[in-house]
Amino acid sequence: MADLEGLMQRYRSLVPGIMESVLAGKRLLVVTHIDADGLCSGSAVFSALKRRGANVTVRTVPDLDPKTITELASQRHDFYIFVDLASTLVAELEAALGGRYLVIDHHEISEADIGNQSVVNAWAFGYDGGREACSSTMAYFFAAALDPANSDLSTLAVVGALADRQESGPGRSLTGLNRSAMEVAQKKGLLMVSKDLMFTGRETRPVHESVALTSTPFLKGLTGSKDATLALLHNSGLELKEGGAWRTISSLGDDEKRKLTEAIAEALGSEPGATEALAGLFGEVYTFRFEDPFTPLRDAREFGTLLNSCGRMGLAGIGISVCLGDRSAALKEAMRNLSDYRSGINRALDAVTSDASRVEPHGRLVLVNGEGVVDERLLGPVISILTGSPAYKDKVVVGRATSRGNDLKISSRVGDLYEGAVDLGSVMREAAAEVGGVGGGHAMAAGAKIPASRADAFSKSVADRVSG
Ligand SMILES: [Mn+2]
Repeated sequence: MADLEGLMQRYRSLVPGIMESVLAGKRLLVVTHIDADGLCSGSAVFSALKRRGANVTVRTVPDLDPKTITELASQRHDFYIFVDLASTLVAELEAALGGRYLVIDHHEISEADIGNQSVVNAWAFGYDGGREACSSTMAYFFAAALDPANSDLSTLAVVGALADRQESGPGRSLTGLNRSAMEVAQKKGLLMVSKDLMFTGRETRPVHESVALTSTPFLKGLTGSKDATLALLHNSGLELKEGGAWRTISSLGDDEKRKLTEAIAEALGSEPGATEALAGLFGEVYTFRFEDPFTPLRDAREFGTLLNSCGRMGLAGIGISVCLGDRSAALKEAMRNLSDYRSGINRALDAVTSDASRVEPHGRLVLVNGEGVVDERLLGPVISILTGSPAYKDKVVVGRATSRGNDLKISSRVGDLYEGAVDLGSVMREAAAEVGGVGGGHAMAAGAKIPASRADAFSKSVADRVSG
């Protein structure tokens, strides 16, 4: 049973101890993950503490492992707050830090650790941490317990939840605890929630670019191809410019939007999955009222993409600055990075989809070989986009890319229409361990790192586990 009141009570019970440290001038460290949910949640916790006058710093890590914990412990901060991380490493934290830490997270946690007084996990309060409560939302409610005036930080919860793909309600809407945070942002007048066409860049990009940028759903022949999209829309008779300037999707009237979807429907024709792709174009759209309409921050999903691209390309600090309100230098840098990131993904997608030898179907499993052509930092998004495409929506997709030191990076996703049960987190953990690597993650999305020399054994093990 979802228990928001229980969660708030829990947070409120922690406030006196935290405020005591703050007032004593203790040095606090917030440690968070580099993905968008991590950046939003780390920023929310950092802001909330800073606003109460804390001596606090925030640090991002690509992964938390025992070695990183030892290193963090050696820096001798007085108190550590881990967000979007650490639920599987509670014993290690206890050993390294004694009681001087707090974990705020939504990843699955063992029965043994769920009652630990230093851990606040979504699952302990009746929320499905994979669908209804991201770390940013958990962090927002922590901030709200620290001071109700932190309600503005609810916007970060919305960004983190969408970026973590927790859009589990009808029309890709937010549910559960995420929705509670969303409603705060809405009531504060910061967020508009509407039902509309969900193209990427709907407020910021020319119509044809917006369609070409959209990869969820994957529009075969249009996603990634501005030219093909422009040709299609010219033929549809849609007015693409107004007074010499390109129009955006949000500026189209209802009739024009209908015309646009009809043109796309025609282009997709009888492609398998076309109907689902079209249905996936309508849904709940989240718009921040006070963000510049010509930046990716205006649309909450794009805000998340911007942050994810920062994290992946080694610019987590820039992402945090944007979360904390920088709308000048950091935003500019983040936007430049996003555009490089997008073209890198398109090139990588092209490289794997135009070479049949790189895509190996094994029944309901598809192995994608990105060695030498997919930057390891872009493997995750490339595999996500492929898994969302009509051809692989009912498959498990496992991709690999060259990594440093003779390793391979592995990234895997379960398609939305996959029939049957698979827990990729354990598949990756077990198959990687068998070949001397490490792996893990969520049921629907997981990853691993393995020695390159064991690629075949690993693939075979994954195939046995997925089909077995
Ligand atoms: Mn997360």
